[in-house]
Amino acid sequence: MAETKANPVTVKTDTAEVTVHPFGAHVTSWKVDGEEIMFVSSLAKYDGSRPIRGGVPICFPQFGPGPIKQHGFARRSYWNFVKSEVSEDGKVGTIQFSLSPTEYTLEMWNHKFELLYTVIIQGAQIQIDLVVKNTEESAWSFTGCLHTYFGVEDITKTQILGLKGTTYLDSLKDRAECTEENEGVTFNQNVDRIYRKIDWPVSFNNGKKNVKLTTNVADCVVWNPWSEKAQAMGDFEDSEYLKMVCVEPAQAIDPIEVASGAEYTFTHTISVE
Ligand code: TA6
Repeated sequence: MAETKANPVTVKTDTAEVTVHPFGAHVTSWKVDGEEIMFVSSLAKYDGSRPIRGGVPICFPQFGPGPIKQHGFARRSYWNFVKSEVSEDGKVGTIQFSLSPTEYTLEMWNHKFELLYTVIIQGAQIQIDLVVKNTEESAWSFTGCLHTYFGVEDITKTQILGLKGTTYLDSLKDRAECTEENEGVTFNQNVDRIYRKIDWPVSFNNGKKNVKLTTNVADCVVWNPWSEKAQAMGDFEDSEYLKMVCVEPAQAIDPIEVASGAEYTFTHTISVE
């Protein structure tokens, strides 16, 4: 029987360390050579009252607003601890959590599922695998996102590369369809976009290191709340927008159908250099 942990779990390797909080199976820290790569708000809540503001919120079975709560129940649930381990040579660290239906999830989304979430760190890379299994007698579909918050030295000097020429939906203009004309996505205002069916990797420099993202899902969400939205968020300091950017692998629009008894693995790799 998997153990339900109330406390965050940390594993350390020869070069890195990662921490996952059982509430939301939420990656809250990933350090490489002692440097924090993730962003978590200083006002983030860890008591289960609301999703942790930062790190890697798991958005499942719905991305964004819709018939159920914004971004679904996965980031709002306590997951079951499965294991944490470091390889004998100290080079590979693994943390695993699982989630099965609860009264809370069934009330929100009346389907049977099993989620297995595995976080693996090795060298200057983190791999995050979300295995989604359909344990129901009929197929169902989901949308989702690994809503990753990255720390940056200065958002006004940050450019997200690899999106030029792609189509994006502007969530600030009722998801109007636009084309990215620029080599890099830059920030001088609230940005909230769903880049569609892109060719990964996407990359940026966080002011100290180059960060590269790859994934097997279709879309890339880019978000910075900027000043006005920052002030409206109770779990986010007014000035924190200057020190973070969300670059999020997502299946945001076209649902993934999972047949009865089948599994789908949503995998996300981030490397820094
Ligand atoms: O990052 C995309 C997005 O859907 C934005 O529209 C914004 O709402 C953000 O997620 C944060 O959502 P949350 O529910 O965590 O406040």
